[in-house]
Amino acid sequence: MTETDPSGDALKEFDAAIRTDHMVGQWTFEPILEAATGGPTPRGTGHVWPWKTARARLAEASKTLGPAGVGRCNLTFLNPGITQGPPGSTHTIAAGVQIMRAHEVCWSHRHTMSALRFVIEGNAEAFTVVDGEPLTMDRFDLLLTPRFSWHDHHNPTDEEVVWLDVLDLGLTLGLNQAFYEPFGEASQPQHPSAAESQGLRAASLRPVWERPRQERLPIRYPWADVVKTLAAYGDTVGDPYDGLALRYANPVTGGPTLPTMDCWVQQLAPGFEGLSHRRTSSSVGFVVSGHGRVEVGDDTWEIGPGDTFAIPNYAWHRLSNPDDAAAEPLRIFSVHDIPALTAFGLFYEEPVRAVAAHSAPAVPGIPHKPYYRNDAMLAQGETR
Ligand code: 1HN
Repeated sequence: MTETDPSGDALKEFDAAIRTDHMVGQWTFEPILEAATGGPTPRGTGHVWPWKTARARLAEASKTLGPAGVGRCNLTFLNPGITQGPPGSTHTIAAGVQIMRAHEVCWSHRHTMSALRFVIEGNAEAFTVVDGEPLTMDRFDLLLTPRFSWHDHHNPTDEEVVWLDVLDLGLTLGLNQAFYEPFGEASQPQHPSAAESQGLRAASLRPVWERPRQERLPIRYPWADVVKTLAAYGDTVGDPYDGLALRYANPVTGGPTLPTMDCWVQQLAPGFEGLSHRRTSSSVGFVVSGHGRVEVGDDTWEIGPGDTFAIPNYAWHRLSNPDDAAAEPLRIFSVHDIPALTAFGLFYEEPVRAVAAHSAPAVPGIPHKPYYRNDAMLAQGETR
């Protein structure tokens, strides 16, 4: 036994001694480094929260909480494999179901956790207000509440409103970046006219006299638009791993839905068998319609409408819509912490590939050739 053997008595004594000065030797990190050989161990497990259970528990919660107006009737989905650190469905993302009772107002507040809502039971009269902007909560609409934007939810109808609520809770709490502020009144003021809306400024027609806000946009993505877009892709199979997967882009920058979370809609045709892969990101999926299967590691679940599932970071997984003559496409709404990892250069996939690896389709019948108006536009060494 040498003096530098970590099990040596002299070193053990030294380790204990420097602890009193709040220091630790690099050699004590060796087990952590060795455990990371080949990458991170997935944090948490794959899991499915069946719609039937979630909806029943939500109804019980609504009853137990009593009359409308006592706060947010929200049940957060906890990953059974995450026992330490911030609560959540993955280590960065907390998804849950929320119910807004008839004539309820969920009071206004804001926090540095970014949030989004995917409406499950909605109607054209229910709305959420985000930084003064009322956003309709119709069925399967996606509504963004970027970090630190004021938000209150309103249900002026006799019907219940239910949605999937997703926050970057584990990420923000894990980085110890939580700020919270109640507005002090139930409702924040709303823009006096739709002309003030950021959503309008992020649309295809924009004022020439303004610089659009790039970020923290209170955006609504209506489901009707998603359906039209999916229809335009027809029977495009898309990606061999993710199928026909479309990102909800920031309408101004084209970047991720939010700086910390990217939202996707996926359509898997009957018979689609996604290839198995893993990513350093984690995700939460919600079945909008259809039936299929999710496999994470050695576990398999059958999934159907309303079910929510979690895929932990760096876990092998695949999605499929096993063939059945009567089957419909499987449509999934999903949230990924990819942008947070990309910002730090930590996003990685296996097999090695990249989201956005393929170039856009060419113009039909016309071989792609850059167009130069004059010789001055040519790059050095290029000819026309
Ligand atoms: C929150 O602000 C809402 O605004 C829902 O509806 C769920 C869970 C944790 C922290 C904040 C909401 C939440 C939340």
